[in-house]
Amino acid sequence: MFKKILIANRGEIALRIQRACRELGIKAVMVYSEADRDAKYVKLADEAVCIGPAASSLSYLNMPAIISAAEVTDAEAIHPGYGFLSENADFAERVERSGFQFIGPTPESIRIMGDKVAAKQAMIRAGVPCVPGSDGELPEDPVQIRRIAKTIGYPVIIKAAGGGGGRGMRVVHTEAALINAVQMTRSEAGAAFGNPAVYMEKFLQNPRHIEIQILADKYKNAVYLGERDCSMQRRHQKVIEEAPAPGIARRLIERIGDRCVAACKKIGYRGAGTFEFLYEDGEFYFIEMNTRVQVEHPVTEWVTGVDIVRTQILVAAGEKLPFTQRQIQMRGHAIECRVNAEDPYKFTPSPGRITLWHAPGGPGVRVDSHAYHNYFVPPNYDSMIGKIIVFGDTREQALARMQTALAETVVEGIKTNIPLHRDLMVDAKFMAGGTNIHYLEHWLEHRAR
Ligand code: MV4
Repeated sequence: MFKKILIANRGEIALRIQRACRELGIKAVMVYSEADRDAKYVKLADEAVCIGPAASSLSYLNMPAIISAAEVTDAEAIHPGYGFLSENADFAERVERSGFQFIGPTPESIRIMGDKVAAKQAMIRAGVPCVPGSDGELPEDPVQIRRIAKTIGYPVIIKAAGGGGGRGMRVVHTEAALINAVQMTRSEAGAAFGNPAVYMEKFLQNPRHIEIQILADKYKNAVYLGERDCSMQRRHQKVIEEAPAPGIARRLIERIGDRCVAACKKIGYRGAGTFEFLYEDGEFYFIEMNTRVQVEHPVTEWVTGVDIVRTQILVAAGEKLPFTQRQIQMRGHAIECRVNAEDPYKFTPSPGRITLWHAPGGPGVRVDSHAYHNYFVPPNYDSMIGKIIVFGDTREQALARMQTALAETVVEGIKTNIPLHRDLMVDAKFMAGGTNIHYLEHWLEHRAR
């Protein structure tokens, strides 16, 4: 096992990884920017190295500074967390070329999944169901493009191969609008991602966003840890996640889970990963794969009892997966609310000093946050300051516990979206379960205040 790991991230996930290290008896090296100098998790680390000024581009995205920090502290492995360099294949490659273990998949896996056309082709070959579409990059010829769209049937969606997470897409409803939309998406993609390649899919009008968590080791063992429902989102930012997905038959989850596991084995995937699907009318359609630990991993941890971050470290160190698929059982229900430092109505960021922080507690309540009384939320990064996660034997109990947890929570000095969560937890349609990806935005438009 590793003796020392460098954590190349900040905030709640840096603290989460640090806790996993502690539990495994591994020393944790924290890297931090000037804006995070006074954070408690930095002070709590076994060692801490300042890697640059507040701007991410000069610190948490600064590859040479991070690799130098690993060298001077004699760390053996680097955990990238989520965001920042976590899905950067070049970083993973530089980490390994410098003699460190990257806690994540191989650079090749990251590179394939970063190219959404290559990812989709790999999944089609591996037997994972995908949205019907162009099955590859769109050709230049407008006649051929029109023919592909006609075969798929309108509406279609044009997506950038270099995009993902909602960046670089355009919905097309008629043939008249098609060629211009393809051209626009191509030129935007070229400018934004340095890759003008685009592909086409049938546009699904009212899907849910369901994702499958997987874990794999270096010996082609892989398991799926059930699903998460992440449909409650605004502008491609998830707001609430839960596991299991309300109302989806277990046999459907088992079938798609088995496909994901088979795909992992086929491509030699290792580490934690998430297969993102759109789910509509009882069918799953693969859209993207994330090659990192995700923000919402705690809901899966709670319903399966598996520590995902711990297992990431174990498999990166070359251990075999410590469980088989048969040993993974889902029990109960977990819900996560992302707590953001933002205006709960206008969604403008609200950084600043937290003058009062009272976290909830009690049975079935977990708070993953680096925030505390007098913590200063820097304006330089994502506005998420933590997550409240609850567990219940049933979804009803989980909802009741979340309502109580949110009622107990007190944050003063900055605005947070907790009032939004309080309203959503008593919304009849959310409480009924199974809302689609458009529900939250629609709800916000018609929200009484
Ligand atoms: C789609 C889609 C409908 N049909 N693809 C948005 C994020 C990116 N991961 C893929 N996205 C979508 N792809 C087809 N063929 C609708 C979306 C989409 C969406 C997906 C998941 C969660 C929230 C979303 C919000 C708007 C659109």
